[in-house]
Amino acid sequence: MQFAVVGNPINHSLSPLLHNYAFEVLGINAFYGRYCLDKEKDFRFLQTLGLKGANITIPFKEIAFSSCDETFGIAKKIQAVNTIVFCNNKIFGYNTDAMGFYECIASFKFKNTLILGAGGSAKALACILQEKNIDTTILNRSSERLTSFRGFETYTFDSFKPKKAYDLIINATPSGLENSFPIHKEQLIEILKQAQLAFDLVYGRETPFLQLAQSSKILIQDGKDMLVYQAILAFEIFMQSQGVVFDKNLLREAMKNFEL
Ligand code: DHK
Repeated sequence: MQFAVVGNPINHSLSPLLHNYAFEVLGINAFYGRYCLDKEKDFRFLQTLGLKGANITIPFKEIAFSSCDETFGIAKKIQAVNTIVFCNNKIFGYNTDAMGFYECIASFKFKNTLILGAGGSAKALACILQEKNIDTTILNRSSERLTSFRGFETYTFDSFKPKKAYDLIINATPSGLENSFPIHKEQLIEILKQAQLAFDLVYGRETPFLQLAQSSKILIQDGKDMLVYQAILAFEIFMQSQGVVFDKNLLREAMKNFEL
């Protein structure tokens, strides 16, 4: 059985390490690799390569949603998928980012959240926060992508005037991968002043966003835990689609304790 994570850029992805470690611990004969996709495509081509399923990352989560024959759970509302499986020539799509993210912040009590960015990951977080009744505002460079955030307060960088304090600030842009700030530094300093937690979805590096938050004495969290939680849920979907029975507790334990 083969699986992969598909995106661009993809070199930074730790998903292969995580999934291959779980296969080893659980004694499952399978392999998980990385695929750098140069441009949007119908995701059916992955099945012809012999993959049983895949994780999808930036910038393809929304196009992957449109490639699906059927989508399940919160993916329908988010209209972006990060987990697909191939069954009888059909693509089934799921979104495990939403719950994966929520598991990371469930122990906090947040009132107002500000999400920077409006891509597929931002949508997943916005939907789960809305489901959990946490007031959520989206801030994005351009207005086009904001139209899909119905029922949310949305702003472009130019129109943004904070009317309230945000206790959770999430960087859902890939700015950390480019070593840059998601919004103007001065604007970020102002927003961070009243925050409790700064969360960056990028993992494995100290992003400028998190460095700035840390210097403002705010709690910080990178995307590592979210990577692990969304991977556990994706792994379960992959194995279920193949009828593979395994010890779910052992999976959780292995992935959570794996030194990324
Ligand atoms: C990143 C994401 O955003 C997830 O949705 C994918 C991945 C995995 C990664 O970096 O490997 O499932």
